[in-house]
Order: sequence, then C-alpha cells, then structure tokens
Amino acid sequence: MIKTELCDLLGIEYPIIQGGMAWVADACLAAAVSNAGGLGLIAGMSSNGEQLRAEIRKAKEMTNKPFGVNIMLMSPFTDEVAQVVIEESVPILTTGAGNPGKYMSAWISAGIKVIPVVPSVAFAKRVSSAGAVAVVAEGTEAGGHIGELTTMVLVPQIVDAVDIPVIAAGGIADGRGFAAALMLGASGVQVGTRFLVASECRTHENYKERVIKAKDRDAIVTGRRLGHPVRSLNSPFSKHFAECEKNEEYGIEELEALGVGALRMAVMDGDITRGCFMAGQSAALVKKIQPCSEIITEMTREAEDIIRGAKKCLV
Ligand code: TUI
Repeated sequence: MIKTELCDLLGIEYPIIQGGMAWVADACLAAAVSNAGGLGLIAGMSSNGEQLRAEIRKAKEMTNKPFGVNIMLMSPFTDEVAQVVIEESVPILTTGAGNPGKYMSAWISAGIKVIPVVPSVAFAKRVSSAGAVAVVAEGTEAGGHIGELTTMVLVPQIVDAVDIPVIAAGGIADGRGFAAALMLGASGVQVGTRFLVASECRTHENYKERVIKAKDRDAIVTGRRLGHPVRSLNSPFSKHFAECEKNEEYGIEELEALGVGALRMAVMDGDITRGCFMAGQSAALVKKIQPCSEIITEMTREAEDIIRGAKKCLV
C-alpha cells in the first residue's frame, strides 16, 4: 500500500490529486476522484463566483470525501472566486498561473489548506514562507499553461528547497510515473491528462479520442510570445496559432483574441478545427477511457509493484 504524509494532510486514501483543468474539472469529475480515494478538484477558472458556488454545492451532494478548488490566477473572476471558496468552507485550494500572495492570509485565516502550483524553486520557497501547506511542482511536460523546467529536475530541487510536502506534476499518467515521482522525493502526484479521458469526465468524445490517439510528439507548445506558453495537442487551431505567432504582423492583442474560447470549444463542443485541445506530453501514455476509480487503483497497483520490484536493482 502506498501512503505518504500527503494522505494525512489532506484526509485522502491515495496520494493522487486531479489537475484543476479549466472547463474540464467540474463537480462530477472532482467527486468521482474524491470518491475513489484521491483528491478531486473543481476548476475555478471557467466560472464566475456564483457558478463556482453552484458547482461546489453540487460536489458536496456527490461526495462526503474532501475535495478542493483550483484557482487560476489569470482568470478575470479571481477576486470573486477567492471569496466564494471561503464562504463555502472549501477545505483545500490549489492555485495556478500566478502568485496567490494577496489572497493567502485570508484563505489561511479561514482554515483553508493552500497548495500553489509552482514552476520554479524560488517561487516554491516564496509560497512556502507565505504559509502554503504543500506545493505542486509542475514540469513543462504538463498540459495547459506551463513553466520551463522538466518534472525530473524540478521535483528534487524543490524537495531540497522546502520543508513542506511536494506533489509532482507533468508527464505522470501511469504507475511508472507515480513510482518515479516518489523516488524523486515527492509525497504525491497530480494527474491531469489521464483524467481527461475518465468516464466521469465531461470532455467531448472528440477530445477523448484526440488524447487516446496522441503520439509522443503531438503535445506542442504555443503562446511563448505572449509570455504564457500553453501545451496542447497538434490541431488546426494550434497550427494556425503557431503561424500567427511567427508572423510579426500579428500583435499581442490579436494573438490573445485568437485563443479566446478555443479551450471551451474543444471541451464542450469537440470542435476539431477551432478547438484548443490542452493536454500534456503524457497523452501518448493514455490508452483508454476508464472510470476514475480504475485509473487510481491501476496507477497505485503498478507503482506498488514497481517499488517492490526495484529491489532487484540492488546487489
Ligand atoms: O495553471 C496551470 N495550467 C493551466 S491554466 C489554464 S487556463 C488557460 N491558460 C492560458 C491561456 C488560456 C487558458 C490551462 N492550464 N498550471 C499551473 C501553473 N502555474 N503552471 C505554471 C504556473 C505558474 C507560472 C508562473 C505559477 C506561477 C508563476 O509565476 C508566479 C510569479 O509571480 O513568479
């Protein structure tokens, strides 16, 4: 059995947390992951305060287990969702795509456990000093908005730099990645891409099919010129975006406008031409649609077997 300090900290059975994927991570997915013994998360990104409140209340109806909310700090609704999570007594928050500093003391005073996603050692130290209970060290293999360092080098450096549990993210989609993350010193893993194809996940069937068919080099990065690189699957949208990005005639605002709504069109409508299918490099490791409980138990069983078998390397 795999049990780490993260299990006690968050009140979960398996040290696996689900990525708070914008438009994707709703109450149904979060409750399914939490009911399966991991930590489910609702994405605050895609909703305003009242929509998020409704989603939180729905999740409370669907599970008695702990679940959390991810707050995407580039969202125009950040101030209101930051307040709603306090009013709704959400026990755990992850944050992404920015510095949660200005909200930390209010969340901590409300008894919320805050777990920022961090792309660097310096930022991990900063949020740890500000009262984070753990960090998600997210490597550039991840889907969506990403940093520059790989999971392999980022995780051990952050483990060395902070005294709080480190959750590894980016490129982890099976028991091998899970076991490797624990060997790097992580206390748990965050999994996004594999949950994109969970049976309980709302992503359109075209999106699930794109993830399942993805090959090793299909998850590409665009948006570097905008200062917020995004990893998504090769698609007519991503090709067009990449071409416009190279073309100096396109200004920053025009490029920003190109991306608006593209993720929603992929998730909700399965729009193959206009949609942006965010996914990590681990898409190539994702083979089939499965319930969240099966994903979690399979990853855990594989990791346990690998860790037990690792003794064969010792002579
Ligand atoms: O946030 C994510 N991944 C996301 S958010 C998202 S929604 C979206 N994003 C961009 C365009 C359109 C829609 C899709 N995927 N992951 C967590 C994450 N946080 N990755 C990197 C960071 C990060 C980056 C810089 C965190 C902090 C930071 O700097 C803080 C500072 O002040 O130095």
